Amino acid sequence: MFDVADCLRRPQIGQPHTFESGATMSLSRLARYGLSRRGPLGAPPARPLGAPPARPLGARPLGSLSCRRRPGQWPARTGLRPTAPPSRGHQTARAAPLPGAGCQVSALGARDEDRLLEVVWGDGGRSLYPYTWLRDNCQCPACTLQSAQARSLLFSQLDVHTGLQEVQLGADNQVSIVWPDHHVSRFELQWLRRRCFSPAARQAMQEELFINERSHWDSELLIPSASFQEVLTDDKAALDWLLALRRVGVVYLRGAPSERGQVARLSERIGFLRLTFYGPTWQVEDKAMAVNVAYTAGDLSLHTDYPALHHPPGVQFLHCIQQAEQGGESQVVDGFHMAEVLRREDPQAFRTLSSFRVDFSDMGEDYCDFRVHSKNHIIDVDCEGQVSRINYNNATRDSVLDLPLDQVQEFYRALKAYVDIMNRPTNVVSYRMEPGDIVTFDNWRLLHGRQSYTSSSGKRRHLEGAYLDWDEVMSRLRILRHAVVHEDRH
Ligand code: OGA
Ligand code: NM2
Ligand code: ZN
Ligand code: ZN
Repeated sequence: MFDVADCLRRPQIGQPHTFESGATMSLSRLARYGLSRRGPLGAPPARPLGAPPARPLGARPLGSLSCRRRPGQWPARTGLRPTAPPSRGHQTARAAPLPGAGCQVSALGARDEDRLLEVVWGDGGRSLYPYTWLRDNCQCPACTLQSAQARSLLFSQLDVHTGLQEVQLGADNQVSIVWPDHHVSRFELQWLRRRCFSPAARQAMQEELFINERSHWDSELLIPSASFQEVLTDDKAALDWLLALRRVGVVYLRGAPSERGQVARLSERIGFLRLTFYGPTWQVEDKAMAVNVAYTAGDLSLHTDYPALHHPPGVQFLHCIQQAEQGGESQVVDGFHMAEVLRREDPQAFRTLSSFRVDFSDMGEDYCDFRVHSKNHIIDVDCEGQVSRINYNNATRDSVLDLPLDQVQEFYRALKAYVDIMNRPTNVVSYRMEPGDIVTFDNWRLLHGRQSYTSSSGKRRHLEGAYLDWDEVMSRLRILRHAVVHEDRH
């Protein structure tokens, strides 16, 4: 398991770390303020900081990028074989099945009184499965469209009070059930066990699916970093990148060409990017008649991008093509951690920011003309009370404030408490991007900012950015994890 502490309070950089995939993490660390050899706010030294990859480059099949693979080269076992030459969305070398079987059943019991099937496993564990759920999830070709792994059984065909006629362990080591209408269902043991309804099993399955565990951090963070090229070409490097992006919320990539198009390549490694009114990718430069404060040379205080949308982009890439001669340094903070500090220090302010909905707006013309308006909580909390998203950009917070008169002052008080916490030097991580650097981060969790800069005509600061959504990133992460786990077993 990747250890939170590995990113924190570690004076040395570039130590190997173990990630969830079970392999050694080849990500190195971005030096924080004061540790860099490039200057006070420098990015990491040019020399690779990371431990060498577990396997030398070249030992693992390269070329997971579509442009490197001709149709005939597509791995036979991928299950993703396209009819046309592969393009975006098929960027993992191979997709492997879930971990294989290995479980045994010592007893089966049909409990008609509560309509539960009881399975006693070889290791003594017990699982209970409702008859209705079993019938609903029959895997036979009449009930499941195998090519889509999707249910073809209609809900109207399901008896939600079904009984069970017979259950036995088949010769094929599958649980075989005969239903009152003589329909037969067979379930593989591993498939059943992974779907056990016990709280512990459900929690383990949810963590496997959604990888929700986060490592909170403050100014001590050494931002994980990796090679842009390796992430593009090596599945293990790409998996480590996305696992760290999920867990830590920010990963630095180095060595990209200093020209446009790189954030688009990185998006295609995952699948596709998220189009917004600022275009598929967007150019952060000091522009005349700027349609956004980001397109000036001014300070950008800590913000999340695009709270003016009800579904802000989950992930952001920013690629430095040209840095300013002076200024333009970057800052990031862990918005989730800051929210927990606020909850502890000022519970009333936390309640205010997680329950008052704030209007955000954005209007102008870029990719096309737009007039965007949203209402968002500055701190979104899920039904279990966990902070799930930060929505805050002071530039797009609307002058319309839809609150009763007597709540307005409390709103400002609470927001100030949160902003004060995130501006504490002990919470902010600062760095300076150099051409070829790409910062990738969780835009639902981090707040980011930049210092003002002075534009000189010869050296115009230029970043190119792109957004993605977490669903697409998580999809690629799951495929990569399966591919890498499968490969490690050979
Ligand atoms: C932005 C932004 C950071 C920078 O464009 O939204 O945060 O360094 N830019 O210019
Ligand atoms: N840009 C960088 O919330 C915002 O307006 C963030 C978006 C212009 C695409 C800035
Ligand atoms: Zn069936
Ligand atoms: Zn921004």
